[in-house]
Amino acid sequence: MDALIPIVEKLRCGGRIDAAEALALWQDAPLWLLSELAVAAKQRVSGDKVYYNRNFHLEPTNVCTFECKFCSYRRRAGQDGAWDYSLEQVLDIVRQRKDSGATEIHIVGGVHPTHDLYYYADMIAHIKQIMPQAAIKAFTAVELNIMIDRAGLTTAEGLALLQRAGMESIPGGGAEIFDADIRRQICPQKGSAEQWLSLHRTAHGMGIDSNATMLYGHIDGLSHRVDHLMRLRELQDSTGGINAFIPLKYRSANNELSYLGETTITDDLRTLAMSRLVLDNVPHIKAYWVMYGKQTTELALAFGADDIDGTIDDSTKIYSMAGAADTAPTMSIEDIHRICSNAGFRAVERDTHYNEI
Ligand code: V47
Ligand code: SF4
Repeated sequence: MDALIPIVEKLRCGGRIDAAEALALWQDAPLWLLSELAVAAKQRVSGDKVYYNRNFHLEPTNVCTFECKFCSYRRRAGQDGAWDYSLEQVLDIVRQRKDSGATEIHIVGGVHPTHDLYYYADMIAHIKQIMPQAAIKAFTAVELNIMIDRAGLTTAEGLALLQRAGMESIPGGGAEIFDADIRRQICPQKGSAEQWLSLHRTAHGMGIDSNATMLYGHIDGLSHRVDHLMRLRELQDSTGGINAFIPLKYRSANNELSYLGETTITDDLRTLAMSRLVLDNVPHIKAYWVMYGKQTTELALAFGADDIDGTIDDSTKIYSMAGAADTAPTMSIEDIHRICSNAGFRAVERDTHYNEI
């Protein structure tokens, strides 16, 4: 514990810790200390506020040509449990939610064998016609890299096409864990860390902001998590385009890594706090309530999170298929306010870019 004193002092003065210091803190600091440091860091950025938005997810298809070992969601075309909505079916979902008050539509799916960049640009343009007031936050860097590559365009050209159609922001998925060896074992077909980082870097340069994630609690170790956070901090130092970081807890139902089971809630809380402490340049740390469940989300607010995501309105299947408690995830505005105030904070509605509403 004595060895941690200079690190703790540095953090209390708002200083930046390096990888070795982060690892030492992660391994040895008591839970109460991580909570205290992370809440102090959160309060410097967002005071007593905890952000949420009104949103829904669109998952046009779970048909995917990749075989990530942690994924419970993907199916082959025609396989039991596969869905592959037509454009009209996707637009019907949007029409049904047109007057829901949602300010954001989060779109992700599988790496589809045939749907291409032009198909998705057209989809976004049609969605914008139905809900011009909603921001489109669409496609993981992995999906984007594949569709842009297949179209034979540069990243900037492909992103510009989607931006013109109405895409404003990029969600944080596909980052998994940046370490090449772990990545090879859990998601061999996904591009490299450099490809993920490079797409986000290009997007930021074009005024498209983004989120970042880290999938943890499978075969990763703490040093892999520190390395992941350091690479994101470096990107953020140079672009400033990351709005929020979301640590994603590996959920173990119905996938090839099920035998690993799941990590503990204390590991989740330590990971949130360390994310806040290492990512001193990322303004928001999101406790994604769909993944943790509502009770743990309340606890997460005592570990540096200042965002809990949105109302969702039972529109995502990624986590319920992987064993999350809510099989039909939906959160009322009253629930959001209750969770935040129970944790000692004030719920504030935001838009996709964290402007307060
Ligand atoms: O990249 C897939 C993860 C991600 C499992 O940007 C799993 O606001 C845990 O990125 N256990 C997609 N995680 C979801 C995502 C996301 C979610 C919420 C908010 C935002 C945002 C982004 O889901 C994938 C992968 O890392 N994932 N399977 C699983 N079994
Ligand atoms: Fe496909 Fe995404 Fe699942 Fe990987 S995580 S198998 S890319 S749907």
